[in-house]
Amino acid sequence: MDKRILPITLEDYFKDIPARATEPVLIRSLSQMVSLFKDGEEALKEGDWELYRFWTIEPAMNQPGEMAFGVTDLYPGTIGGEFNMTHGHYHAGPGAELYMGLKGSGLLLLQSREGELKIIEFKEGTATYIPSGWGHRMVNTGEQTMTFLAVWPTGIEHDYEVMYRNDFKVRVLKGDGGVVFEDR
Ligand code: S6P
Ligand code: ZN
Repeated sequence: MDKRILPITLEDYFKDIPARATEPVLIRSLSQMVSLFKDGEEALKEGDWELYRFWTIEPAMNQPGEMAFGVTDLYPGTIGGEFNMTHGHYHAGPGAELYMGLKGSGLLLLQSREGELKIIEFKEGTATYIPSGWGHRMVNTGEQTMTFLAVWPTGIEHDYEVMYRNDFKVRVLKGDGGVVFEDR
């Protein structure tokens, strides 16, 4: 092949994500999200554990028209019967986002500020546009680590506090036959 052509697949691009990241890796543990899970306190008595980690790449931080992107590894498992999930957040002010599934399977919860809820099945190859103003949380309902890519405009603020006032309307639990939704 002509040497000027660089055959970079998604897998190749993200193989060495720690080397590409422009920010230190961010690790979230149960102790940091305990109140978001129904039985988080009880589960924490058994010990703390890492729920997920994510890397951010911002080649031109806060420059107009630029992008930030990141890769999240969300581990499998349950916390008091609830599937492992990301903290979830809204973008403060305008700022849409694109999520793409790289590995594993789960559900993406989207909720508007008015309380409209959408649940999207996620797996390798899934791509979803998250409109500005919609909160988002990924839930790993599978048996392997779920890895997904996120792309958003650089310079936006992430609002995490809102989850403690106005969390997603549903919890995603592991039932005998699979996924069960419980109203919050
Ligand atoms: C950023 C994007 C993701 C999340 C990551 C962790 O806008 O949505 O990179 O930051 O999946 O989730 P959370 O809710 O802890 O930020
Ligand atoms: Zn986001």
